[in-house]
Amino acid sequence: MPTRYVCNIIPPSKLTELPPLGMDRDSLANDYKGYFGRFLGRDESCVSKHYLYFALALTIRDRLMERWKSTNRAYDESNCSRTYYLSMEYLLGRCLGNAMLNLGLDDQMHEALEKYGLDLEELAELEHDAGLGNGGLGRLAACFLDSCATLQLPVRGYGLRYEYGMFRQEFNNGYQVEEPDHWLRDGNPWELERPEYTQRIKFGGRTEHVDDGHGGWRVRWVNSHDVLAVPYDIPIPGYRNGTVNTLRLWKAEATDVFDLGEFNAGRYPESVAAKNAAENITMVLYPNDAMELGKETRLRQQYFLTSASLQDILRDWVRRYGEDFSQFAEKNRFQLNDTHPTSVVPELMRLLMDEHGLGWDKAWEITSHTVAYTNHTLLPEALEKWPVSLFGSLLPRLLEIIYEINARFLIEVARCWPGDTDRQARMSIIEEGESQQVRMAHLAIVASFSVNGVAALHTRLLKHGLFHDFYQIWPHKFNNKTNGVTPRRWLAKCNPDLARLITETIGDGWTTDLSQLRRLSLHAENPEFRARWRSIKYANKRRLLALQAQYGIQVDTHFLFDVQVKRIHEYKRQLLNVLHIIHLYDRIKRGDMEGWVPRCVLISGKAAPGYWMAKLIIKLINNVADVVNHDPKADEALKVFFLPNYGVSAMEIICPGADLSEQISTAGKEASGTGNMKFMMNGAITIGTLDGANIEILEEVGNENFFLFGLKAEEVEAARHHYDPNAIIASDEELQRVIHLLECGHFNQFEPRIFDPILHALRSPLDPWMTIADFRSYIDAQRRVAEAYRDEERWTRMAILNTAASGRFSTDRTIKEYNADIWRLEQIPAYSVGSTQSGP
Ligand code: B1H
Repeated sequence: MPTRYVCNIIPPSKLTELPPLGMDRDSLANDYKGYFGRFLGRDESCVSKHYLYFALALTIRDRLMERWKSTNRAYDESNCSRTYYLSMEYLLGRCLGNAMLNLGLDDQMHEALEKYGLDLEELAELEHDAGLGNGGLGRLAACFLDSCATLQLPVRGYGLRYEYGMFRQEFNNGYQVEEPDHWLRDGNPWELERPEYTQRIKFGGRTEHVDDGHGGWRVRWVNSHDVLAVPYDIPIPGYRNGTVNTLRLWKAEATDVFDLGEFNAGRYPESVAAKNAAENITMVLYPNDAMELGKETRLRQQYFLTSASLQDILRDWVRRYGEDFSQFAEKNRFQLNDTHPTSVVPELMRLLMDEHGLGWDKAWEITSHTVAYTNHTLLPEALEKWPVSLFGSLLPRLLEIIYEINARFLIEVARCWPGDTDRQARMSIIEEGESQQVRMAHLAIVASFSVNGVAALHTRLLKHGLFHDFYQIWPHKFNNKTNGVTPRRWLAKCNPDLARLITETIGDGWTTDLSQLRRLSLHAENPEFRARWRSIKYANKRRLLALQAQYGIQVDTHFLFDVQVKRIHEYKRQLLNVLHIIHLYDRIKRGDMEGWVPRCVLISGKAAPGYWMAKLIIKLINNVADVVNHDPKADEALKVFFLPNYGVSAMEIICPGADLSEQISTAGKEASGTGNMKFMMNGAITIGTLDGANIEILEEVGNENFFLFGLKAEEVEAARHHYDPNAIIASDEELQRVIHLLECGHFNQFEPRIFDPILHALRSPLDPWMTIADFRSYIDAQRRVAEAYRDEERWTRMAILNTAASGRFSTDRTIKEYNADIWRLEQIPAYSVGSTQSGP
């Protein structure tokens, strides 16, 4: 801890005991006024709405602050076990609306602002999304934190405070352009800097092995280049229960900016440049969803996260229990969100051995009983590997420890399968070859007591495919935890009208027990209920259109809203969607409109900046949209839009207004998906393959309320060997016409041949995503969609039954399973602060 923060003055309790703040309209209105006029010093001459938002955020934050401290006190005094969720990404979105909802302050705050003629919704829109993640994996972490706080579990998130989050997406001539997202520019009222808990992180240098004087060795990591990690805490409120948990994000800072040596040598610029290099570590989020790049800064980020977090946790341990680690394994769990924080394994070993004097066996006993690993993908291009040379030069002590872990592990493998050297090579943590690599997933599995997948199919494929060798030695480590989403943000907050109707119909218990939604099924048979349901869906479609009006969308709300929003990736098959759009367009041109339903296809999502194929797919969608939307013949029948800059806040508007949810990945490739759950919860019907959590969605909702198509995972693998897309195209006249429209340049008249790489990929017998194989089955399923939508009573019934069946996909259920099988934490209620609830 930097000495300037060492504090010898204990604050007297007279100072720290605060009377609880009022939760009523007038207290809120008064505080708001004080923040605006006094704290922010603004008056009637203020020309920026930003301060109106800021005063609002501070008013709400005050109410979190007291609950936050009492939660921490309750955890501290109960001596409870804890879980630390380690993740490189947290896609929080906006905090204000969520805090108001969870504190139960939304109505009162609304009225308080009305007193001043201000509109709460309008001010809430001014908050920047915290976009510290790529997609599903980062949003899952945010939903998990919400559920942990709601379940009153002592779980703390650890992550990085990136200065720049996920890039902002714009289009130029239909091509994606990335703009930096400087989300902290206007200040962030939702974080609390905690410089008193600053940690020091080592990079580079070398190790020294010195005699410890007791017949053993002690290792020192010397000549390192150190960087400081400064924590910023973000409050995570539970749903109306007085609990506020913590997300701790680390920011990199230089150690001594004005290194005296450099300074006196007249090298002032060099010393400031060094400050920059250090602070680069947390400058930017890597925007590569499910794809590894192997960049040095990324490895630095990962180690920075794990070392800072572990030192923080061990500091607290030593403060409470001294150097006695005998209970450490029992009281602490580290849940790894994919392999990105796997350096926690060698780092915990290092800290326990080199800093706290434990021997290898004790340190390993602790490490291997505290670390649990969640895998999120089977895609080979996403499996992390680091060159041994890079690892060794950046983290020399960690590499030594990894080698030792591997040596001991390979002895165990040899004991299980004597003489099976192929298997040893396959399983080794170190991949041999031209350049040696550290396989992070192997390290994570070897060191973890639990390895889980994120949907039933995904876990099965891990056990019997990718990690089969490991499953054979340690079957007991493997378990499934199907993903979920928090029903607070993804139903109560984003769809307030539907939430109100649901509460009116079945009571408000569903917000914390989503299985109660089943009781809506009965009401699906009631025409009056269906009419109300429908009118809410229509209002949500209008809201979606209003928000997107800036992009020139003009569609009638009776159109079928057909939505695919997610990262752009070949395996997610936005291309299959495009082929369907072109097929519809072709039908319009041919006058084949029998059984037609007017459709508005909405697509949204970002492509990794270096993933040129994904960027070309965006360009294709934009070009197809342009042609279709400008064709008068298609005017009343088909509209296509690519909404720019997809993110959490966009999804909060999109999913309540969707009719049809596109979940069309190649079977076996999407680990789970979570967008699929948000749509279902909001009454959209899925068209999907048997992939990821779609399978469980189908199980819950039944065949009649789901549009299933496509090859199954095993069929995809079997069909690979004789896959002949050209023969399929030749034998399907409608598909031939679609491909012809693409090949003749109908959608790129001024940019000839730009889509050749896409056509080439579609026609390739080696196409890993087998798009052409599923075309016919997809088109037929889309026909069934149109038929169902034409009968609005039938469609509404299906929509209600989807919401009714979505209870399983709450992260409350997911987290209860993590807790029952992996964490085993006790629920710890926070000490109450005045009344934790408000309102009548
Ligand atoms: C998922 C990632 C991911 N799987 C590497 N893997 C990343 C991998 O920056 N990186 O290096 C970033 C992200 N993300 C997603 O996780 C799956 O594709 C989804 O199917 C799943 O629903 C989600 C949450 O489990």
